[in-house]
Amino acid sequence: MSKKYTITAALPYANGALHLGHLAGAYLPADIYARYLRLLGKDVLFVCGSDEHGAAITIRAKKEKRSPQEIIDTYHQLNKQTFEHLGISFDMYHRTSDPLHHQTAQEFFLNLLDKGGQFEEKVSDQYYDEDFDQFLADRYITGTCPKENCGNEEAFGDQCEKCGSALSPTELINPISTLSKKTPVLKKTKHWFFKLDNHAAWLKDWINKGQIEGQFSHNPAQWKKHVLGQCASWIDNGLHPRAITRDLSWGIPVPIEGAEGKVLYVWFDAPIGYISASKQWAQENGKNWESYWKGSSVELVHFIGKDNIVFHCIVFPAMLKAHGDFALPKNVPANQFLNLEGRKFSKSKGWVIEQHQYLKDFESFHNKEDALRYALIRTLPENKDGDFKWDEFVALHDNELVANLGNFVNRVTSLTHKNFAAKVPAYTAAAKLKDIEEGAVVTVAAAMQQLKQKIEHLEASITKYEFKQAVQLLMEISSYGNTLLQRNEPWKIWKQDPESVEAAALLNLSLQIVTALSVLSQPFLPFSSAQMRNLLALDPVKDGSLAQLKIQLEQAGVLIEEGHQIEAPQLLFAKINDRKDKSRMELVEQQKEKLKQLKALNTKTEIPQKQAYKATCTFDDFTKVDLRTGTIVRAEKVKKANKLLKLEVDLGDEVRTIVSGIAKHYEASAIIGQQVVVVANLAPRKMMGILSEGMILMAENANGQLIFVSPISEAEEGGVVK
Ligand code: B3M
Ligand code: ZN
Repeated sequence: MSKKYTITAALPYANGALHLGHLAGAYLPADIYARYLRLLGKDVLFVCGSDEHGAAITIRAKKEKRSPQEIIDTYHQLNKQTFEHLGISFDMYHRTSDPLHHQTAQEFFLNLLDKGGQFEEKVSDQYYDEDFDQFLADRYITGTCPKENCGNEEAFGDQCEKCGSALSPTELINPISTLSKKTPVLKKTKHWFFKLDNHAAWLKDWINKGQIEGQFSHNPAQWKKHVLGQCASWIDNGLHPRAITRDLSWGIPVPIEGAEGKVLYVWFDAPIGYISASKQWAQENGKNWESYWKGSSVELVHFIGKDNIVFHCIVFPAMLKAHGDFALPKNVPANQFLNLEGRKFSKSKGWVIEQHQYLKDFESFHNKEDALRYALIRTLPENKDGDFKWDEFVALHDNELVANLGNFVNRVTSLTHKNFAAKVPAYTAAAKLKDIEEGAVVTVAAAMQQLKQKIEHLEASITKYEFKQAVQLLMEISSYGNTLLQRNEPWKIWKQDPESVEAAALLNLSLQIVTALSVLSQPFLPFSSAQMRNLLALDPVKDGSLAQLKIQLEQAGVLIEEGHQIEAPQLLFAKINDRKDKSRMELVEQQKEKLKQLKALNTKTEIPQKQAYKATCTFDDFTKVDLRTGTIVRAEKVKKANKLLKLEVDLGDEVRTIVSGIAKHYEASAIIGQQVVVVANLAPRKMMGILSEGMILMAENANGQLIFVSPISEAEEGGVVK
């Protein structure tokens, strides 16, 4: 059986527009991966869709005084269209309100119920709004946070957003229903709990050893550290039965007698949405969905943000295993978060760039889709949080897309027009050129070998889900071509000798490189790839194009034939910071201005007193402090201490326990994978009964939020900071 690649991207809630953080978190990496596999001619199914159930939707509907149906219809359309516009190449963008999904999720529930032993029914007390005659979802109850020193009067039933504590509704002091604004009453209700605890043993082996029932399933070394770390911390803390039904009117009805008025919990039905989307696609395309979900030839990969790790690495795999027949994910390459100009994206504070808004604001901007894709790929939060900055957007666009890739393609097509009447000149394998290193010489055939190697490197990065590095390797190919042109200056040669074999061979080589780039760039920059194919007068890139290109390189040695006529040159990108045409820079300036005004609005007016500098210390004094880089691999709250987190920090040859006073600033699960700087030789001390063996360095921003002091790019674990 040939392999089937099933690629999923987290189903976004249809309760709002998506922003650049979402794009960088899951959709762009998933798209690169799916496009790449298709270029290799692999059998790929790439699915996504709207998550249309849960309190996220009904709360939004209430706020806007519209029906949930109106809300999901609006945002489903908006998000679907915006993804299309940005070239996110889903094979199916489905929605969980679709009857096919309702049926699939209900069947899944019944399957587990019939198996016996997977669910338990429990009756418990839950808040009920008597005026509205309904049980209240956690988010529908607000009250005072019970945590010492917090006192937030607007904490939600599931979480206090001031101190970050996870709560259950009955912990709230003075609970109030957001529906009637009255105190809810406790009432008994029955729910179905999925016995996750029964799955703990095999999950542990599967995640850590990549084995299931003694069989190899995947190589855990290929999973990201922060993903493994989060899974370990969940499993070590003990897995418990989880309620998978709710008393709500919006959702998928629980399909059994005695469960009237109950629906499936949104996190039970949402991942099944990947399966329903596959069914829909199969129906529309005459395919068999099961071959993409069942059996050993399936490679399932989930692309998600880090806040969804537990559901995709623990809960959904347990559901699939409990059901039986289904393949488990091969990898879950979750990303960390993207920030905007150093701060978290926040819709309520307006600190956000929504993807549809970007497309609107940059309407007139040439190749705005790839400009955005490129800036995001270069800052993907693959292993640590990333930061989107407008100045960097301009720099990446002008210095890399314009000055490197765009410039190379334009030079090569222009030279071909000017000197060879737009026809590809002769290929001469043995022709000698000045190499990119000063004084060295290279033959055209050897340069083609170089190209082959560079393609292999790029592919290796994609296979490891390192797309940020992959796009840099793509740019290196173009810069290799540019440097060869610059060193050899064929335009000077042609002035003396229009018949020069070397100069013609160099231009041919350059056209080979542009042809390779037109294929290789497609997963990252699909719009520019299409334009390059036009310029070269070649068919658009299609499934299998990269496989084909590699065969051509291997066998024929050339990718574009001598004598082939190309089209007139045209710019791929237009410089933003252009003195003659300020229109594009103005668009960027407007965005920066918007954020500047928000910053002024949100920053406290009083200027904080800067701490006085400490007394001088000698260099010797300073060198006594042993600073090392390390990575947080585990984190948990210290019981009865609301400021402290217990961290385990990997220093390369050892893992240290460090107690840190950052619990009010960070959720434990959100900082796994974070690189930090550790004072490694601080005398150990006991805090709340835990021996803390070091300290991590933190800085403070204008709002008093503590932020990690961390190397800009990944440093070696345990490396000395000097
Ligand atoms: N809708 C949560 C989120 O957008 C959720 C993902 C579902 S994936 C099955 O973060
Ligand atoms: Zn609180």
